Amino acid sequence: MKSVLSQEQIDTYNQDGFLVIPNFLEHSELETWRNWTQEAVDQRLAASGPLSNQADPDNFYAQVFIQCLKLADTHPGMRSLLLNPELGEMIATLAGTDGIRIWHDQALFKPPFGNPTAWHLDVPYWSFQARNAISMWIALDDATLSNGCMYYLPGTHLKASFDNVGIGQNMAALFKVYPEWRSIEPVACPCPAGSAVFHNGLTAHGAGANMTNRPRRAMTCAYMPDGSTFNGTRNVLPEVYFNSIKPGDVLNDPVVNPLVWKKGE
Ligand SMILES: O=C(O)CCC(=O)C(=O)O
Ligand SMILES: [Fe+2]
Repeated sequence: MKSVLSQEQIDTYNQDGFLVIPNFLEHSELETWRNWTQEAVDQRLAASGPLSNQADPDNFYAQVFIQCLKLADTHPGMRSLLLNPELGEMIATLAGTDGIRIWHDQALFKPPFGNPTAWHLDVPYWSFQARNAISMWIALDDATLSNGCMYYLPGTHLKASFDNVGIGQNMAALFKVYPEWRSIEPVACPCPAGSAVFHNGLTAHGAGANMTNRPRRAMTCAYMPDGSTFNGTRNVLPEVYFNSIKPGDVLNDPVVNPLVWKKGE
């Protein structure tokens, strides 16, 4: 794993709001990420609980990607990959924070001939407001211009607010809130399997349709800066925990939002 960052990479991340690290994983690491993610997704879909979006497969959103949330909670292998402190230190360094917790992980498998992912921001969906939340997106298959690689609007993390635009079918819904972003040239991020793309949770991003007859699989994880506080939105918080906290409380439950890395610990 290429977990040592150069100053140039950190500067790029801060300026653009995203960073591509080609071939982030070594070949054997990629095999493990791919196999365990596929296994965890298969188990989740077989269990058909609430943490996947495949209840109605004909729904538009179900055809954007197969989405399986919080695989670290049900698959010990995924947990060990996502809670790796070496990865945590790297991610905290990119985010510019002294500690980092898991917000949620999610497998996002764009199916063959899958729908595009509309332009959106991540943080406005979540239960905390932070300008330095960070997501990791790992390509388990080659991500190409044909099968739905990621696209970003560079620099938008510096201007974004926490206003939410629900991710709907329309690619351009985000531009109703941010019409001035229409003039920003989108950057495509095609990358070979095993590459990682990191983005600030306020950077505008989306992905193209999958025009191929093969899936475009990605494993992602959103990380929350340690010390972030509850904003009243439930999002993926378990109901009992949600009912036990009030806005302003620090989100530091070790089971719900485990600490991945903290400076000096
Ligand atoms: O994989 C995709 O199509 C979208 C990914 C995304 O929105 C994210 O990782 O935040
Ligand atoms: Fe996103």
